[in-house]
Amino acid sequence: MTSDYKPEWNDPKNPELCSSVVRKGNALEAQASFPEDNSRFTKRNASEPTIEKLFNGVLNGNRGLLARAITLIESNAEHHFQKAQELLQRLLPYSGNAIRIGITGVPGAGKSTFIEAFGNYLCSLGLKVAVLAIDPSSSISGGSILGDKTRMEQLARNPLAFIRPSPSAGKLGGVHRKTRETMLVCEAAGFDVVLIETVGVGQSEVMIRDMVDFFMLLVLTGAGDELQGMKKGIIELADAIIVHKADGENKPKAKKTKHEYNRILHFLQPATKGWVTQAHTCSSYTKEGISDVWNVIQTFEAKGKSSGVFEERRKVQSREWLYALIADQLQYHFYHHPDIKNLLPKLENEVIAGEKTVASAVDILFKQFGL
Ligand SMILES: Nc1nc2c(ncn2[C@@H]2O[C@H](COP(=O)(O)OP(=O)(O)O)[C@@H](O)[C@H]2O)c(=O)[nH]1
Ligand SMILES: [Mg+2]
Repeated sequence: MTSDYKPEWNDPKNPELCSSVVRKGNALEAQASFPEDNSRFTKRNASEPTIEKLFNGVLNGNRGLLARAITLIESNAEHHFQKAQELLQRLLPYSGNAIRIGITGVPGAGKSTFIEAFGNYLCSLGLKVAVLAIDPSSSISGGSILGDKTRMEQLARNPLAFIRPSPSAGKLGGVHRKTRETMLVCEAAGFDVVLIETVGVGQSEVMIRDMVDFFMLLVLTGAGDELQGMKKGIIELADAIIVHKADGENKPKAKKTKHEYNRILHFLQPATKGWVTQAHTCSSYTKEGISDVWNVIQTFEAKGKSSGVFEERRKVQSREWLYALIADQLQYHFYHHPDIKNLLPKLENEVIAGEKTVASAVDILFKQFGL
């Protein structure tokens, strides 16, 4: 169509670098897509793509439909849940082909900036990169997404990349389920690498460790101080420790920190069987060390695949995922049971007042629940 034009962010000197086009609107076409009956209900249904359409769209790598599929997964509405599960069931055989990478670190460690630099590097190798973010604080406040988007400005515009901010919680598995299912959909859409960013504040990194192949921890210089504020447990989950912001005056300090971490790692149990977790330095500003991180991950993948550890971990993850969702489902049904809702506040008061033991209160509740 002659009226199509390149968006304003296109570089006029290199138009082939930008695959997007802006299509000029067609008033008649747009009108025709609305049904005659313009009640709110009909409109909403009409604008919701069918499972078939979403399935084909995702498999063909159609970004609009991929985004719609993820929105469906993220929805907390009961009928969307059923529809999303049907879609996932169909997409499942096409998933599993990406390398799944989790990235954690305290706020300000530079995770988002690293993902921008690392993601762009991967795209420059011709790889398709999906970025999912889990930020427990943003689920509550709705904040920080904007900050991350500006940090990933270039990556967001890269035609090979796809960025999705944190889903909000909700029933059944909450953020955990949504992130995992979104990852599967992205894989079915043909992404080669899935990067999951999470704030290192406690539970979320354990949750991410359970859904990725490779888990890395971004730290800052001064291992001694950092270690005091950070649980040893998080270091034990990592397949690599990246001493970030190794640039300018900070570079020698970063090298020193790397050695300190390596010394500590020597005494810890490695996160992955047959793999020695090591510390590395890198800067997202100068890009020094970015390609090395990718080399480490590729070595990890090759080693794990030849030894079987890679596949074994994925099997364990699927099994644990099954039990995690069963536990969620049980919890959901228990707390939403009308009798439990009635009984629980009364029993809670009795327990607090010391009139009833906890075990007998639980016993009464479960009898009422039918177990
Ligand atoms: N010197 C330096 N600063 C960085 C680097 N990467 C990120 N920063 C800065 O660190 C701050 C936090 O970065 P951000 O990516 O938002 O961290 P996040 O909270 O871990 O996602 C920002 O002010 C960045 O500009 C780096 O490689 N070198
Ligand atoms: Mg961030």
